[in-house]
Amino acid sequence: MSTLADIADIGTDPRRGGYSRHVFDDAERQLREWFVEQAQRRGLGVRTDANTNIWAWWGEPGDDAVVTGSHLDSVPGGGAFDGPLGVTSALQAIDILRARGFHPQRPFAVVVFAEEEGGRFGVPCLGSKLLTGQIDADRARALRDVDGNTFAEAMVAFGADPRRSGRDDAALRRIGQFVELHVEQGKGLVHQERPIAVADSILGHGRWRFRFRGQGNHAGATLIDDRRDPMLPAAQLVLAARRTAEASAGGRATVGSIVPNPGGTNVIASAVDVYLDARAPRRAREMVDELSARAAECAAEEGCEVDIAEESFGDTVHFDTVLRDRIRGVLDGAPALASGAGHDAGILAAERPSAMLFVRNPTGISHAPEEHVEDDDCQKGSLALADVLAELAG
Ligand code: HGY
Ligand code: MN
Ligand code: MN
Ligand code: MN
Repeated sequence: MSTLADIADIGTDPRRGGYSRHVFDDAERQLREWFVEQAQRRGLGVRTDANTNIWAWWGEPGDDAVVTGSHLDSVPGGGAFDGPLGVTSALQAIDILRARGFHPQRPFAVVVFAEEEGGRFGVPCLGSKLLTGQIDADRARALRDVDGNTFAEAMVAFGADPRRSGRDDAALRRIGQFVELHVEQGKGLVHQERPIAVADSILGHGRWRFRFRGQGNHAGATLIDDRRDPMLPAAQLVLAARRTAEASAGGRATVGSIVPNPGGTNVIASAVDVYLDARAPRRAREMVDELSARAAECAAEEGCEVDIAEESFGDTVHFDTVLRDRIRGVLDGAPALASGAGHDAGILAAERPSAMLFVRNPTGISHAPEEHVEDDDCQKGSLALADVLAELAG
């Protein structure tokens, strides 16, 4: 049986706690190898596509397949379940279906999408966005990690040909319906005392980099009046983000990363990068427009400049209600939840009928080591996924 215990030691991050598994790093390569081995042990035909997503076929590949899966990469210091639970549950669902003597009447695949968290190259759902063409392939190839390596260079080092990456119509034709099982990132199921839910929608979500530039200088020798310290507008942006989100219905704005340059304790920074994650049912971009104006004011007050780069943006996604309700029927009227977190299923939903199953998380915490799913709920998730896949591929 493929379980999370198989991979529990891969990519642990002693400094941050939890897991750090980013596209093509050692941990993620080990996870890829583990998945390929688990799939081949089940006689699945495995291939990696031009965007480095991995496909494992139960029988011959074909159009209009039933596809399930998720991702194996994590945020820095992430939990054990976000992504991998969907992959292990897909493998377990195949075991369950086979034990029942089930044979899919349609092509059937498990997929592992690359770089869903954007933990290395900054754009979430990079593998599924490349597949669907939701990111320009040249822009994707030029994305850089913190060491300055481009995604294209990283692909070459991984053994892939970046020139082949981009929208893959043949792969999209093969996706008839996509179902992703995922740990719930919240406590909706805890409150409803249910183990499984389906997804209704995914909140509109964008990421922006605000680069404040000032004058690097000596922390002791430089009088306050002589400073142009970019850390000041950076700090004001963090506070403004919270205030703006509080004022917007259902909006969320987060600064999870601030990167000063050069970053010395006794050095006034010459520049500070502030990474903003903003989400809202309708107005994420308007929220950011407000913050951009505020950032420019704060920068000017300190004699600094600011430039703002949009790293990614997607509007709110509403899942296919026919597929959703068909799945709810299989799952005894499982509740439907709105997801504040983004997912590959949300990217595919623009092109193919997609759905999600959520499994109860007693802590409600995610993107942190405290993320959790009880063993019996993991089992319930695999059984529910098996029932749904039998319904769709039967
Ligand atoms: O950021 C997200 O919502 C997702 O976990 N990538
Ligand atoms: Mn995540
Ligand atoms: Mn995820
Ligand atoms: Mn000195």
